[in-house]
Amino acid sequence: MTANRQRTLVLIKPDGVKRRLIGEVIARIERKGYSVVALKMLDADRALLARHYGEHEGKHFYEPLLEFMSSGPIVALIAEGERVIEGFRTMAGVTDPTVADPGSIRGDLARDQGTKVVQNLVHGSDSEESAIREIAIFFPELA
Ligand code: DAT
Ligand code: MG
Repeated sequence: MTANRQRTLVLIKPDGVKRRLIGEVIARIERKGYSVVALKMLDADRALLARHYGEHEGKHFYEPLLEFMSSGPIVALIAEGERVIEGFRTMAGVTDPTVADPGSIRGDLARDQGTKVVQNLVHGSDSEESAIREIAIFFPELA
């Protein structure tokens, strides 16, 4: 293991699964050179999502976010590589898909759908601390 080798939690959200973009997202992660080291499809319940999105509790988009994230199956995976946390966030693009850079997952494949919560295809952990916390939520069997 090198000093900067990291793991990050990636979620392919219900919009990504419904639009058959699982392969596209995973292909981008692999083409970039990161390794997928764990992978599952699941129906996330409210309790799981409340833990995952605890930092957003009370915000105007919190309830729509939990509703959206539980509206269909999602894919959870762990990607591994040097600086993968920052690397995947860059690949995902900024939160608002309208202004996410072309070339990014959100910039290329998502747009504003006029919904209360932004539907932007993917989640990626935003720090080492978040990655550890989120991986434990979605992959408790690896702890
Ligand atoms: P990110 O997913 O880029 O880390 P975040 O953690 O701030 O963004 O928010 C979690 C999700 O909530 C985000 O992917 C989409 C939705 N969201 C964030 N800010 C929003 C807003 N101002 N209006 C509607 N939905 C929002
Ligand atoms: Mg976030």
